[in-house]
Amino acid sequence: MILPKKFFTAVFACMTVFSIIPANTSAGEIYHFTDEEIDSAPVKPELTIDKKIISKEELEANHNQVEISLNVSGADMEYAATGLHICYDNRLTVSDKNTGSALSYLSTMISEQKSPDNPEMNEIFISTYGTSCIGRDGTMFNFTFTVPDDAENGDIYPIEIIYKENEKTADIFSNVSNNRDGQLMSAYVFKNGINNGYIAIESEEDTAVTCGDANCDGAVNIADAAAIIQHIGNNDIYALSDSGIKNSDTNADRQITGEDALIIQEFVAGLYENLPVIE
Ligand SMILES: [Ca+2]
Ligand SMILES: [Ca+2]
Repeated sequence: MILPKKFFTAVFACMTVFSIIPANTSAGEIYHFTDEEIDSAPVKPELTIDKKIISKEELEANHNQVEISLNVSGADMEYAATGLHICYDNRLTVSDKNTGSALSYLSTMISEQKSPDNPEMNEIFISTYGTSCIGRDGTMFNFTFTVPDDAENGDIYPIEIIYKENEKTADIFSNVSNNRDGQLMSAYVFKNGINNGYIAIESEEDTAVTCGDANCDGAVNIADAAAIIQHIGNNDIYALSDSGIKNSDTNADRQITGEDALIIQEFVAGLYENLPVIE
């Protein structure tokens, strides 16, 4: 039988030298199913990699370490055999990796390698197997990545599941016998069920202080003075945003008062060249 051979090759692929070629076709074509057949898959798992947004300060406090999980939903007690390639930005390094609670009753293997088809990405190949479908929903794997010291605000480091196959092996997410339902499950996952993740260093733009721009519209004008007066007069209805409050303190005394609104009026009238006005 061809299918079981392919299945077992995939399961044990991480023990062999893995010379993978990138898939040029969609998983639906690879698994020889139409879109309608894939939509009718009895089990429709979703695989989700965390999206973490972290500030430079948090990064420093955590010694540049960021934990990222691969989670599965919609497949509780429905899967056993999986083989997945996780590709991650090669500026990251993996400092720790372990199995999550969803795989408590399955055997697992993890291996790391350079991505043969994309020099900017490194690869982790993970696989699971078992004698029955005892894979649970929840966390499959936890990874701890180290972000480089020169990480800058706005940097994004992608972490993605990439479907791969060659003449001998194919990535799978399937049941124990890899029968038609299992192959439909695989086809569904790689076509519709992948939610990729990343580590993003919080952008400075989100927290930038543009002194005087109380309403955060990018300009300093008389509307900002009005926004401050309204905020002082009726905080319940006209409350400024957190960024707006930071921007509103035009005399840098850490309070928002009528003085700040007056300074904006004077700034607009040309009395000052810059804000804040510190006396
Ligand atoms: Ca404004
Ligand atoms: Ca003030």
